[in-house]
Amino acid sequence: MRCPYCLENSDPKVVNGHNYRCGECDEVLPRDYVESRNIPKGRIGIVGFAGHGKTCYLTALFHALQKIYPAQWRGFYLACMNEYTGLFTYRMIPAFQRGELPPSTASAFPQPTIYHLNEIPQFGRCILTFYDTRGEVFEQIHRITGAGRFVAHADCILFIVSLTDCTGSHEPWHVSMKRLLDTYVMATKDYLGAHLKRQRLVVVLTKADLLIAHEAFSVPETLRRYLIEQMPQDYGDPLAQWRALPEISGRIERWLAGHGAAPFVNMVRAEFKSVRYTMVSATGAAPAGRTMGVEIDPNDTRRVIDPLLCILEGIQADHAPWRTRMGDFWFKFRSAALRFAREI
Ligand SMILES: Nc1nc2c(ncn2[C@@H]2O[C@H](COP(=O)(O)OP(=O)(O)OP(=O)(O)O)[C@@H](O)[C@H]2O)c(=O)[nH]1
Ligand SMILES: [Mg+2]
Ligand SMILES: [Zn+2]
Repeated sequence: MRCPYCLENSDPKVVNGHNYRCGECDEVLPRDYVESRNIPKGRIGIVGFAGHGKTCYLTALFHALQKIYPAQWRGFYLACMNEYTGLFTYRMIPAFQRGELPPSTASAFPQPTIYHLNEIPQFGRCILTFYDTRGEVFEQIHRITGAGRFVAHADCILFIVSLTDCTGSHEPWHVSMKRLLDTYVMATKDYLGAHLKRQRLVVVLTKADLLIAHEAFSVPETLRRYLIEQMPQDYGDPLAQWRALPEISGRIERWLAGHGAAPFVNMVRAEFKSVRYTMVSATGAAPAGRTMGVEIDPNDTRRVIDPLLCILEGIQADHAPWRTRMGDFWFKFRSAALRFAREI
């Protein structure tokens, strides 16, 4: 078993009869993590330049998952699996809700945030481990191989880019995106020995509230509407949202490729196991520096669940391909039944 803390592959030590510690780093391992081998697990690495919204996105995602979805998804709840996740849940998320945005993350090997997600409709349960470090780590290969080495063991990478934050620099925004990708690929392939063909990539365009307002990007009307019109109740039926992801992803991909990012688009297609494109707004509107000045209502955030659905889609395809096929069958059956009901 790979330890979520040191990422070494080792057998856990049994202590006190029923508890576990990592055989390498001696950290206490969550019991469900060790014993529930049938629960799918996913390791998620968060990659992106400093200040592009990595930590705000993660906080907004779990804020929405706690505040909105337990009432919408029957039986759904999140369980924290280590002390750091408790701190994140009960200190950082409430601060975010009050409008206090997180400080810049420390540039060290991160403490993992580990959640047990229970009873997600049409999916079931899974254990997700997130790694979030400071963006400067991804500027240089030797830093990725240090504080960012979790990327080599990630099943899925959330590749965070705020396009409007790329515009102030000396290079065009699509060159910044490609530079981040090149640095990432060199570090993981050539230095950390990872197999990118085993890794799924989810490109997350953050701060989409600013992006759609920025004339230079001329975001197509369909994407603009997709972002603005989303309400959390749209996700009452995640299967329907799941089905929408490929089309939206394709639209974002074509729009990026048509505006200079074709080298990026082609390279991720060639290098990774799969790729999806999403756009989100973690705050719903532009903050004044590190504060929103008002409470953040999870209903104001936009599309923060999409990247999670992409992660789940990947886990399902890897762990239970039959469920993916069953889901397809059920979706087609239900759509046909609804069409039939409308016609009679
Ligand atoms: N308009 C807008 N601004 C955002 C959004 N999300 C984050 N921001 C702004 O971006 C700043 C940086 O966000 P962080 O999440 O801390 O960025 P980060 O990528 O974690 O940065 P490092 O930890 O330094 O790598 C925040 O303080 C906000 O001012 C968003 O959805 N919309
Ligand atoms: Mg951060
Ligand atoms: Zn360990």
